[in-house]
Amino acid sequence: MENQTVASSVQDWVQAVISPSSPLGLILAVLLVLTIPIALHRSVFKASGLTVLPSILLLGPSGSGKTALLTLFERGTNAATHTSQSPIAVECSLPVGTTAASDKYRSTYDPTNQTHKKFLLIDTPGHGKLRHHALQNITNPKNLKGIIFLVDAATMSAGNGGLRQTADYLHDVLLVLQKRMTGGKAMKALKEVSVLIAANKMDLFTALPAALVKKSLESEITKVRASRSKGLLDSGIGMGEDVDDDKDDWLGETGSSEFKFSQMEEFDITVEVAGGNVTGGDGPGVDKWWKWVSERL
Ligand SMILES: Nc1nc2c(ncn2[C@@H]2O[C@H](COP(=O)(O)OP(=O)(O)O)[C@@H](O)[C@H]2O)c(=O)[nH]1
Ligand SMILES: [Mg+2]
Repeated sequence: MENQTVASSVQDWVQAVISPSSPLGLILAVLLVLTIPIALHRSVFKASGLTVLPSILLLGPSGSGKTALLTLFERGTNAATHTSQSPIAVECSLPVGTTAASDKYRSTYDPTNQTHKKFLLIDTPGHGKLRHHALQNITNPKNLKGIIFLVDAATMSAGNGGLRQTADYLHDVLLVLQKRMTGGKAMKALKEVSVLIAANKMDLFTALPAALVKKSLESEITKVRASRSKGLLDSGIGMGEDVDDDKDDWLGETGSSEFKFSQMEEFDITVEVAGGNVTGGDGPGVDKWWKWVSERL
């Protein structure tokens, strides 16, 4: 008796759903038609790993403002920075009004343009002992689109050590990138590399203008390069039959007396310098850097 009522009520229900005049059946059908493709699309994309975001790597000496920039790009606001012990990555979106280079030819009405282009920004520790982490990240590119090398333009004036430290680090970064041409397969995956030297803290009156930051870094890298090769000679490494190996550790054009960033173009590395400031009210802000990022995505 009990069973029969249950069975008949189920039958009633099914009939109500299936009958063409029922709104419930219609709603159910519409829901299924709408959700199945979305669910399929999601699972397929997850499985194929197509969702790996383009990434931008942040490098630069300690105190140059990497963590501050990361926070700004992520949230659009300034927040207290935390000391970066290990690389951390955050997901960012291009701000309103910027178009990623890869979306340049899309129609204005293309829905892709309505969602902002996303990318991954990877912070690294600038502290000397932890730098190998940062350099490892360059040689392990997962959809790497560019490198932002942040420098503190206010400590660039000669004499206070900031310039030498920065030039040392930048020299090593560029040398790792240059060596990818002669290196293993993993490195070759990185074909062209774009490096943005972001001259930060332009809000401070002691900051050098971007053009001067570029010049100072070029002449300081010239010195770093010379002293590195002299070090090799002194230790006897570059002597005798291993002269060719020594040449691999020379940054830029072989035999050039002065280092210029343009010498990196031969190795498919473009270097640009642009000024800006993460904090501080007056200053150019980070517009130029956003533009640079949008051109790589
Ligand atoms: N005046 C000024 N200070 C900045 C700017 N950007 C960062 N700073 C400060 O520089 C210090 C170091 O920043 P942080 O992001 O921790 O550097 P990191 O070591 O490269 O991660 C912090 O006190 C920041 O507030 C800027 O554009 N102007
Ligand atoms: Mg930091």
